[in-house]
Amino acid sequence: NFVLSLLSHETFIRGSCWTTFIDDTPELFKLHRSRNRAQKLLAYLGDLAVNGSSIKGQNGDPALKTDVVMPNLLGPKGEPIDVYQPSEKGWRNLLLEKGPEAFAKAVRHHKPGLIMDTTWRDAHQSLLATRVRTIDLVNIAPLTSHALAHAYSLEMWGGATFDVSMRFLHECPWDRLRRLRALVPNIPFQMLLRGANGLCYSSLPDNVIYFFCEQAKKNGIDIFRVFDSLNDINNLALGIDAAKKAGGVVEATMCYSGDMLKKKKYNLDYYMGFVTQMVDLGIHVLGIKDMAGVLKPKAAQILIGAIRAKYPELPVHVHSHDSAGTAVASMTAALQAGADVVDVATDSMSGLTSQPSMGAVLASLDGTDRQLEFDNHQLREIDNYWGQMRLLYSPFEAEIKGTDSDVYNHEIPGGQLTNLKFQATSLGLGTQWFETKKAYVAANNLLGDVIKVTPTSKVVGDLAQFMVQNKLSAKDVEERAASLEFPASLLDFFQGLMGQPYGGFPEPLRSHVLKGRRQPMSDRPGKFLPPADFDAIRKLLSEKYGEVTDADVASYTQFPGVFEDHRQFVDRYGDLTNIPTRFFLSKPQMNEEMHVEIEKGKTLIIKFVALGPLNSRTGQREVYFELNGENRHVTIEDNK
Ligand code: 3PY
Ligand code: ZN
Repeated sequence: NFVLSLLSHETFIRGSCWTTFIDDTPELFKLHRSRNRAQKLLAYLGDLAVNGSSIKGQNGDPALKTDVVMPNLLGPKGEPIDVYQPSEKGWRNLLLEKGPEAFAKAVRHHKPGLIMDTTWRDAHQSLLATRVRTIDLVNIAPLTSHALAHAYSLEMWGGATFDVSMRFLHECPWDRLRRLRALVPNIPFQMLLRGANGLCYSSLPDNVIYFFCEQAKKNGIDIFRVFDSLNDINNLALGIDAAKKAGGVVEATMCYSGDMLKKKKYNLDYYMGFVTQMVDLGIHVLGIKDMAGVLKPKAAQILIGAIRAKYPELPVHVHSHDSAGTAVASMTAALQAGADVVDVATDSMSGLTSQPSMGAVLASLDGTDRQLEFDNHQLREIDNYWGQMRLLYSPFEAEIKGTDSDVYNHEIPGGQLTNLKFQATSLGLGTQWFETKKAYVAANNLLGDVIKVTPTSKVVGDLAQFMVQNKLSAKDVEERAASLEFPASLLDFFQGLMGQPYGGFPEPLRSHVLKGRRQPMSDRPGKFLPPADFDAIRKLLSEKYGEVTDADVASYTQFPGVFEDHRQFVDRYGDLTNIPTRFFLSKPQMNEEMHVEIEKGKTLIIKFVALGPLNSRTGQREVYFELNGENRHVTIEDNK
């Protein structure tokens, strides 16, 4: 391609080429780079044309067959809004000007209720297997900057999004963060950090967590919701300290497990004791994380009422899922009991395993002294966009059609509920979904009734699936534990790699599962893990991939294999982030035009024009495109 650029350059053709021509003509490289990029892009589209999408978890093509219709936002007097200029209003101004303490204080003294919109993170993690791509967030970001200018924050990063964006969407999570930050400078950005586990499934070395938080803050995160999956205060303290040292707002979070009005183990005293431990560490905001959606309205009222009475100056932010259908009522009760912020998702992305609906919470607060400050017309316009996204991402919809009040028994977190059901189906256990739920309860009881959220929820889920597949009852597991080979996550849990559960590990099950092969830990795992050597990682990565940023190092320290696969994919196909989702997920239609911006101001117009016959000797096909009016083709392996 470079030779082609050289041969087609005007000066070269005129024959007036001097010896330093190549060095003195940087556009040759530019031309070469963009030809190269275009060719890689065609290689992806060609592969899609021949073999179909290879995105894991995809079931069929998007139901949306047309371009997305963008919202038309009007101001309070019906005037059109210039969405190329972000809104100047928003809580981030105060945060940047006065810092986290002043921000927290202002939130606490703000009379109307506040919301965090989870649409960009937890909502699609819970409903669409975390598959929403950067381009679809970028497209709605400038409008969101206006319509949600009064939001406490947008949850848009962390949780599963980091891993999934690299692993399945072939995107860089840092690129997503930076692009959205540039488009929404006015609303605080919030991320979910799994405490000492970072964004992974067991503890990481301490320096990895500090380094990661520093990079996250530098690249645009304002508020860190930090939790620990066992409410292990020592693990949590590490995450809190890392977020604080990075300069973020520390939203230290307590996981809520089961009905505190009925449960003996996790009762009001337990929660109040845990809140006190967190407050003693010095936090800005208290988060309450009801990951399964089991916080009923009365319990919310009592719990938040008790926290409010003991800590009148502490901002409280409540998170829940709507699996049973009661989260609108619970979030309304939470605000009325004195919570400052509740989590909601835009209506089209709400309900079921996601967060409660923004519109419904808004309406439920009408006429109360916690009424929210939003322009309903603008929210409806934004929601119309997300309604179209539901069709665009239909291949990733979970097969959950209604609410499930059984969640009060099984306590499966929203994100996991969709996942587990999907896994049960793909294992051929779909008809035994009811069995899986029952096994989940039994597995939780075997482990001593643990708090269940990533990663401990995975431990319980893995054990439940193991029991269903091997037709084991709880009694069988107890009796035969010494001779059974359990899933790796159970070994990690029993070793203590996720921290210490409240009430301790059940014995003799722990010893039987570990079988003397792993040394059990009785302290914070991070104390035993050797620190990551960032210089060595930087050197290794730059030798393999050339330019390496601190953000890349932070990715590698958490997901080395996923990061490397991602980089190799990008080397092969280029950056595919800007391919419109409809074309990214489905075979191109003959002669349909697609527009892909490969760099600022440079858009390729691509048309798929023909598919060659299968060459039976090579197993390949030629795929023909028109690229900005020129004929191009790529040779593709037919894997079918
Ligand atoms: C996550 O850790 O990703 C969660 O959403 C937990 O609820
Ligand atoms: Zn959640």
